Amino acid sequence: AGKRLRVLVDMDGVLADFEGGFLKKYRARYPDEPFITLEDRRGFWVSLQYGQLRSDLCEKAISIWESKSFFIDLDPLPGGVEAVKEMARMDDTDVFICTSPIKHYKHCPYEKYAWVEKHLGCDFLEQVILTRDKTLIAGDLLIDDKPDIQGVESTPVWEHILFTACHNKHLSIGASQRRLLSWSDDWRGILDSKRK
Ligand code: BVP
Repeated sequence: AGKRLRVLVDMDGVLADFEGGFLKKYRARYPDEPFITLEDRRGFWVSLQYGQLRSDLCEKAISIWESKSFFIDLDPLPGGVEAVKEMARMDDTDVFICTSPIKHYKHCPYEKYAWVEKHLGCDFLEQVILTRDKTLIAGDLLIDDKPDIQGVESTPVWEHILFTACHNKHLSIGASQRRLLSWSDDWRGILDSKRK
């Protein structure tokens, strides 16, 4: 007998295909501009790498995710929706979607809720946490594709599980850090390892 396990699951790059959705819409809107294939993506920030390719491409990249329908149109990543639904049905387990909206707030926060309703159901809206600072949120696990998750709390409660994405797959990580390679990987084992 122990206490409940609390799992925080990131949205972009973990449940929703931000990188694939970005590239598709970028190429459609800017067919004559250079682009970065998913194979060549390095670093969490898409805008930074596009800006390095050519300085004006930074703002062109940003224009994509600031557009209406960008976030709602993102496809689910394989197995993510199913995994989160299964987690939510597990005994003694609470799952929350923990995601950082962009500061251009016209569409993104609304569409993040709409995406959760569309793919996980309206009951799951109860589980959504929108925050720009995930270090403030207490949980046992944070499954997130961003390699460095920082904020005002220097010792977050959660263990960060790095979810593999095109931009982080080449990174060598610390001996103590754990990865989830995809939703086909052993996420159940990671949850069990934290149960008391
Ligand atoms: O809403 C996403 C997209 C945005 O940052 C948020 C990351 O949220 P989490 O995955 O950490 O919850 N975003 C913004 C930029 C550039 C902004 Br300038 C980017 O390059 N990549 C990116 O994901």
